[in-house]
Amino acid sequence: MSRPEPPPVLPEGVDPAWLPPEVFRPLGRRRTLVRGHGPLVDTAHGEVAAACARFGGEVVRDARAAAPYDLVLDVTDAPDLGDEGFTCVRRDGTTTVTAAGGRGLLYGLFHVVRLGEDAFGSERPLETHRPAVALRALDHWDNVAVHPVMGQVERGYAGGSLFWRDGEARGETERVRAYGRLLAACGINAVTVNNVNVHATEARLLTDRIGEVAALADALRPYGIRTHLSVTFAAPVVLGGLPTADPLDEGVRRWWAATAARVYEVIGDFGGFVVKADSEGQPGPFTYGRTHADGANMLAAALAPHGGTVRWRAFVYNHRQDWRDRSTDRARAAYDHFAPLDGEFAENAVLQVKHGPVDFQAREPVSPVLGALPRTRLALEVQATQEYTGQQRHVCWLGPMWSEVLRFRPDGEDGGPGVGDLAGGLVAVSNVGDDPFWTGHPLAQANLYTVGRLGWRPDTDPHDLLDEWIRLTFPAGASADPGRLREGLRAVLHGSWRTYEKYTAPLGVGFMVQPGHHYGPSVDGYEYSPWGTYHFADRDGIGVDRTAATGTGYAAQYAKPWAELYESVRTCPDELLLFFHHVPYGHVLHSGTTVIQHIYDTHFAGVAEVEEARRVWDSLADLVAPARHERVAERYEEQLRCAREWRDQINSYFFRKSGVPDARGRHIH
Ligand code: GCW
Repeated sequence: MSRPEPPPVLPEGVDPAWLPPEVFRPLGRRRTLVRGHGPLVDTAHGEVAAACARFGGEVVRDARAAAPYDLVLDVTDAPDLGDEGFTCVRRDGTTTVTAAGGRGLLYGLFHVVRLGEDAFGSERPLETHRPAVALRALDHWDNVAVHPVMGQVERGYAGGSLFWRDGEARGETERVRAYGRLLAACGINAVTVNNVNVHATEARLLTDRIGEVAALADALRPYGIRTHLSVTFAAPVVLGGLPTADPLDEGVRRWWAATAARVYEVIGDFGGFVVKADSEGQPGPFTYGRTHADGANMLAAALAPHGGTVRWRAFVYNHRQDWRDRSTDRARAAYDHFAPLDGEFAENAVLQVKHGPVDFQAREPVSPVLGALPRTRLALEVQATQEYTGQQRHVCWLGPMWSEVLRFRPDGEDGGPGVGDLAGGLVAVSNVGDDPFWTGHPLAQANLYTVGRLGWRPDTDPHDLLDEWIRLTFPAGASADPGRLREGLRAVLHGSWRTYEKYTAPLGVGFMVQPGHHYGPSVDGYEYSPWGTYHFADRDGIGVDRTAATGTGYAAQYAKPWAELYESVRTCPDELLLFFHHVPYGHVLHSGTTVIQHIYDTHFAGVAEVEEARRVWDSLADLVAPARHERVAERYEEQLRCAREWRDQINSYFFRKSGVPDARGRHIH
């Protein structure tokens, strides 16, 4: 029986984010026909029904008669649209969304919601929408039990986990459903429900606690979201009681095959496994003298009969390096480990690659791994949770950064596809928790929204996506002066990533954060540590020589056009100079200023930009709901305090090291 699946009821006090009721007004005032079968069609039907109940329209299911409908949502046989694509056209007073299945129909419905009244105005030519990237996932680094150091959510800045609390499943189905709904509305189709660092409690989700994962999958499924699970490579030993986890051992392979089969018994559409192996203490195939292809392929084989995928992370490096050892370069590690394995991975194995070669810094070059494995399926991993970009206390909209990565062409600017075409997956580490605003900082919702939409259209101008987010989150009808509000939001968000970059670590050098929690400045915090993240500042200069000629050779991991560009100080882009080169403080940048003066200038400018953003935000007080306005205003105080701390520590450090005064005579401590 086809019947509407009612949308989730948002728990009291939880922010509707980009789906406030008002955005459904244009839809809810009209006559709609929904045609098709299946649970996701029921979800779309339920959305329209709820909108009509609120705003006065009418929805009909599966009627044959060609009555005059304002909107027709239709599932028909349209194989070229795939599972998720849809078309949208407006002709003779009717807007028609056509899809080949329920998923596509749901995405088409949210497209109509985004269009608002424009969906029902003048005629619209036929548009076809298909997601460019097939897997658009959020990985939650959520622990089931509270970890003594990392807490409930590793690198989480939005409260606790939506899924787990103190070792138990929270069982808050409506909230998880509401989450799935928000994700569907920005185009995300997969969620991993536990941390890639799989501790003892979390490991059991794979076996005796799989029912708790199934409950989450049930809540997310009506919005087209498939559930994935992080698993430990040592599972056959720690859960199965086997003496080994060797991927070539027959007993081990049988254990994984049987375990995967049991997962699919309870979660028929289970997405697959995510694995962090031989990385930061997690177990992996190296223990058995096997390669990462051996490891990944064993899990791929267990999942293949059920249509699942293993996402294998490329984040493998030596985290116990001796800082005196200048021959080891952490930036090289992923490429050195994985490029030689190209062609060896199974068809349902995906290599999941962080966007930069080190670790989610505010500025890194694009990882050379993304261009080095043409015969391997790839997913790009970005960090929506702002571990290194202000921890959701600072405004830092990352759309432009992610867009640069997705548009990067590994074969050179003039040739070959971009990362957005090469990667079949776009995975963001989630920035969501049980905070009433979902993301802690209300403006961090923009990052979540943007990453989902970029998965559909990686080459789109991210500023357009930000405008979409603004239009939905702050509907014009709900504000006294929508124009001023929109301008204000743009002003505080557009340049916020570059502002953050200015007042933190300079010119791509990265890692000047406080050890452990990674918030706030500590210039030498990681300088003599085992983590492999050094800047090598001395009295004469700063930066890491990663050239092929005199350095670690990292620059040669790129295809020729990029390798040549990065190899030479003369052509290396300013913003990456210190990532690739060690230069004297007096080195003159393309911008015409010296490295040391650039450091001073950007740090003063960065703080001034935060002051200005805070002023703009204050000026919006009459246009933004008080709770939201206050939350952001509070965080601006902290951002400003922290930005000043960065400015003063960085500037003082380099003034003391170099002895070079600020050419503009500003006060440095
Ligand atoms: O950025 C680092 C984080 C770790 C994280 C690791 C990873 C989940 O500091 O907390 O572990 O990356 O990506 O695996």
